[in-house]
Amino acid sequence: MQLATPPRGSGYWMATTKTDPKLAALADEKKSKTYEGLTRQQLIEAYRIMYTSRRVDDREILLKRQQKIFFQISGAGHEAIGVAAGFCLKPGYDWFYPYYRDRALVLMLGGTPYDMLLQAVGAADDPSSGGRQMPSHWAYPRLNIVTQSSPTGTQILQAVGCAQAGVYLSNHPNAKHKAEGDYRHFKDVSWQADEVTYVSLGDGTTSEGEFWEAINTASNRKLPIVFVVEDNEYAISVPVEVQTAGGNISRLVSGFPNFHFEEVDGTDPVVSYAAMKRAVDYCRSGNGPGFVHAHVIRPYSHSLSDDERLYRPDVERQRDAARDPITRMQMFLIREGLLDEKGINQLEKKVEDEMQVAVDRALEAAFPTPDTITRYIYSPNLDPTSKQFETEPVFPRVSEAAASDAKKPVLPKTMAELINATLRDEMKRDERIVVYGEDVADVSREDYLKKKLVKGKGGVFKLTAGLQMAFGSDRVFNSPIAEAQIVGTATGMATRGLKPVVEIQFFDYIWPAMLQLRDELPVIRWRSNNAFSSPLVIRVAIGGYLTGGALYHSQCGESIFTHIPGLRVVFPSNALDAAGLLRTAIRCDDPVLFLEHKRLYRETYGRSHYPGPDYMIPFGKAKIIQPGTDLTVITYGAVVPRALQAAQKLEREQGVKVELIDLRTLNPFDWETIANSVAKTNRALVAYEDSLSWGYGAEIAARIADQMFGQLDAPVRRVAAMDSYVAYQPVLEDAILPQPSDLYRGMKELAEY
Ligand SMILES: Cc1ncc(C[n+]2csc(CCOP(=O)(O)OP(=O)(O)O)c2C)c(N)n1
Ligand SMILES: [Mg+2]
Repeated sequence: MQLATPPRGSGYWMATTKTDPKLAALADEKKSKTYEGLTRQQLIEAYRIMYTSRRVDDREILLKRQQKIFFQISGAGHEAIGVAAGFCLKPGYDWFYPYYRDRALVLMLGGTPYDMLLQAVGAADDPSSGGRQMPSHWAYPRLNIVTQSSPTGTQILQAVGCAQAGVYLSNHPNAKHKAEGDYRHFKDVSWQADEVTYVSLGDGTTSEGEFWEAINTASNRKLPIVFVVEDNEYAISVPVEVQTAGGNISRLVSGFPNFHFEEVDGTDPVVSYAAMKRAVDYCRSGNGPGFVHAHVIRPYSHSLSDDERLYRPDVERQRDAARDPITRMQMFLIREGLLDEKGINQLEKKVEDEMQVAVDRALEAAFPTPDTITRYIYSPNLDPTSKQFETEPVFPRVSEAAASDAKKPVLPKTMAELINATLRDEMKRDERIVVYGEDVADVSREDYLKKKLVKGKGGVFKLTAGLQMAFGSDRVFNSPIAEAQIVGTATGMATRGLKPVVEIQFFDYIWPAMLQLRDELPVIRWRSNNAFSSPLVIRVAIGGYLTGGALYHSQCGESIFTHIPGLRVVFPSNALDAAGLLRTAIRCDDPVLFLEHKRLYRETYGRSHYPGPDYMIPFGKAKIIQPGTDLTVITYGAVVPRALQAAQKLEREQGVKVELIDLRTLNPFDWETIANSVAKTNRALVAYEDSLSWGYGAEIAARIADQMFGQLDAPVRRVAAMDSYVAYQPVLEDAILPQPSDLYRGMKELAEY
């Protein structure tokens, strides 16, 4: 068996046996004895790690009371299952999504008390986050321990994506190929054919929907991932029977196919090891996922902010204390003659001494300085606003014969067609790209395709049509209807270096993914101090003007996402921009929300010939749709053609020359173009499809008012939707959404002000 860390416990054994002849005889007898395969050195090492883990908790609690650290959450009671997992898994080889009670596991894998204390004091050199994330939120790139957040359960879907990436890379070794000048330049991919992904969570966290989405996908895809539920019977003050129907998660999950299940006393390292080993071996052999339900205890309240005596009587707490893994392990070592009391004392003293050194050093560590705060919100390596992403379109040469053949004119393409063509060319170029979402495949039942029984769907708007046929079912596939699953697994894949380009079918249904979109995807780089990142693309069909789209097929809401640091937000208004910006989104090193207006997919406005396989538009560069001198209109998306119509009418009827700016990307946005224009026209109107109050235009209007006050001849105005939902009845829809007539009126009034 391969050990995660070399055993270092044998010294204590030697020290004690030398002085006690009886123990020495017993030692000889026991020399070759193993416990479920664990040798005495490993068991002594297990105790050393368990004891160290507990003592780090104790020291942190002391430091918190002295106000030298600011938060404490313990791994107390969870140590045995942690060391058991550590014996079965390999750091830097397998992948880890542990949760905050996994201190013992992290020590087994190679984390140190000093590292942990650096995080507790919020030191600049904290290897997990550089002082950005709370203690016990582990991240170690060299050990494949992926950065952790605090929402319960968001790690689970990412772990599934990580496992999926390992399988994908094994089947696509050419994806390792790197390319100068795109995100791959900064992202090594590595995988092992028999790697396993570890993910852990508490009993309460199994109540989160994302847990079930994760189990479902792991089961369906037979992924090599082991789920470890550390069941201490409480989620803060809420007991397990309130969280889990029937009070036992093992019973509930037992129907999922392809799993290997274990339920075990997680306070006993030997039986925990045996259970973990069976589960990990099962995963490693490619049979499917493992599920280990470990019954543990929580002796130190939920965190230092909680006092469990308020909701747990002494009798219950004493019952738990009788199972404390540290005392049980001590007694086990003594009972089995593996270590005597003196040996235990020596081991513990050594741990204490080392800890004191670690505490002293950590308390002297330098803090991060405020000038570093905005570092790593975005990729420090690849700037999507740079010239590198500015290329000329290369349109197909139309042969003279074709051009002169009136029956077969070469027509410009729709936005839908150009997005499809761009995806196709990018997938051809880069084997790291995978495309998935609801209905995006041509046909999930491949047989129907092969036998040519059906044509295939390729997306409800047909944006991904033909991609599965061209690139295969492991690169283009349908997801379950589970938006958090789509974004969460994609985040895990991107962490491994793949480039998922996933689809959310309707913006109106993006909300189940919101925790992943707000607390995970855009945050990963910053919170890990650039140790991890997840650059990927989420394509979303957005917007109204559909005549009958109603409340749940018409939503905008882009400002909710532009409010998130770390997330790029793109919103093209025409086919050519969509092609150029989508390619930049795919090749850049940041996560991108790519908003595609449904009404523009097949609009006559803004069609274009395909600009070639390398056409890119940098982010943060607006386009002046129409130059003008009297008034600046700043807009984007489906309001662009409507504003253009209004502006042309205004010029025709009133001679007012409107400068119309299409922002194209909302984060970053092109302040320079706005400011230059407003400096010239001295009047600004911001127009957007979303409801007026708190919308995206509010920020633009505020900036203009703030920074250009002296140059304005009129107040900054906004034209937007009513502060209402979009109704089904077209008469109402027209009244709710901003129409060319509303834009016309807004422009005219501002010009006359
Ligand atoms: C999504 C979310 N909701 C609420 C919380 C607050 N919270 C932190 S830990 C916790 C309880 C978790 O219980 P369990 O999963 O059993 O893990 P344990 O702490 O018992 O090991 C809660 C409610 C959170 N972090 N994330
Ligand atoms: Mg719990």
